[in-house]
Amino acid sequence: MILKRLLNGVRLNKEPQTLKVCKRLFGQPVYDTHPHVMRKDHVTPGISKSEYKQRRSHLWNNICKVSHKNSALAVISAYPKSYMAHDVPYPFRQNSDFLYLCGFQEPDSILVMSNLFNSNEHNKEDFKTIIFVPKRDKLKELWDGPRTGSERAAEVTGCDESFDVDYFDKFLQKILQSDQTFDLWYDNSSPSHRSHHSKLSNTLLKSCKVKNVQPTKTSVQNLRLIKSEAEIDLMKIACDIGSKSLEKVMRYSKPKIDESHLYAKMDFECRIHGAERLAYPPVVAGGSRANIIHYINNNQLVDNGDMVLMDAGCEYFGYCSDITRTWPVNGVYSTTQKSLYEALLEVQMSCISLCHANYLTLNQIFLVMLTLLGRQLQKLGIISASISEDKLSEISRTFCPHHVSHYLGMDVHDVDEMSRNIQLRPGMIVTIEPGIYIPSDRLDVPKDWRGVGIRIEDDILITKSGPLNLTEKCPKYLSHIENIINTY
Ligand SMILES: [Mn+2]
Repeated sequence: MILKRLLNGVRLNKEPQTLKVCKRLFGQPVYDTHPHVMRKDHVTPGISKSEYKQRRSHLWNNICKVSHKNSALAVISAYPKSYMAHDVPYPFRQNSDFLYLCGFQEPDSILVMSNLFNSNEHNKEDFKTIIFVPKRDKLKELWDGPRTGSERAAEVTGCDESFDVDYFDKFLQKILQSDQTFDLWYDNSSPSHRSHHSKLSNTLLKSCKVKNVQPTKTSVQNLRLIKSEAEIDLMKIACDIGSKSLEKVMRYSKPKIDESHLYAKMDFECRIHGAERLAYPPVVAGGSRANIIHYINNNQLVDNGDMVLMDAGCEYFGYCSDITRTWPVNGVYSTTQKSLYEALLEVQMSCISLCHANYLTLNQIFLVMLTLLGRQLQKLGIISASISEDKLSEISRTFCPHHVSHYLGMDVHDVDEMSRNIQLRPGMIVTIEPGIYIPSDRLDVPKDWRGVGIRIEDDILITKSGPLNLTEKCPKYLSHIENIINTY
């Protein structure tokens, strides 16, 4: 068998029997060490080995459909660790495409899928998955924490074989020497791991034609675009935790509160309710700072009478929520704040009601949003009532310079390669997040309206029977918000 030939001379690591008996730690939660979050047949909380296998099969089928040769080899690399200072690592977050295919959490790993190792080489559909993982190392584990190791990585992930990542180079050399012809599927344009990429550059990339990476990448992202039942369950929890936590943050607010305290409260509430971390650095913008769309300095005091815009979400075992609310820190919307808020809320609700399967695309919803927003701004007298319908969108865009939606899932801006010109389908999760931004120096707008920025954002699951708002529990109606802040 070719696999045997390739692995000739490689010592397969076997775990000593004693270690199997006594509990040892792994590089990620497994049932033995984390029975409170893991099930026996799961690789990551909520996702089973068979679901991971199914995802790999789907990807492989997509590759087979467009592959001309009889054999193919796909390489997907994990991310390396990155550092903010000497010996100070950033919290590690795995490459989502890699994580989606195998659930393995450790940096520097590599996933290889191929039919080159089949006993019957002509059977294109029958493929094997090999995972290369960091080698167990007493000294390194003493400092950096436990590793799963090649002894147990296949068992933990449900992949067919696992090897030390140190062997990857040799593995590539052996494949080259085997004189096989095959299509190489690899993301050559934006490699996710520099040193793995250079190993590939010195071997396979020299002699094999890399298949157009776009279809590969698109294939993984294509799969990620439609969420499975298990993924939807995880998304629901991420959205629930985010919603409840943001409500607690609202209740906690008061005049002169420091933006960083609202950030800290959100971080605390999300983690205490089971999220692993916040999904991104939150925007906590008091008063006119809300007009800076990605304001993350979060270091000023929010004045009495000002609103605060908070855009925050959490990550629950690999799945993200993304919510924005804008509320007055003293618990009462002023007349102008109220009018603007209600106008925007109406636009947001209308856009949510458009999220039906097989109906519109995100770009189409964006265009509708611009028209609706323009009409609301005309009603309020912020822009002239005489502006024609075709000019309206152009002007609205100056009040809301960002898109109304993006896909949501393992990443906050999920599956970024996927076009927003795709009709919505059941199983997609999208945000709906219109905003109105009127900076203090916007002199073409009557003075009373200036210095205000509002965004309202919910996470919407597309179902056969219509849109389902996963962040509905997060207060957004004016009277509800006023009520909860005053009852703190
Ligand atoms: Mn968003």
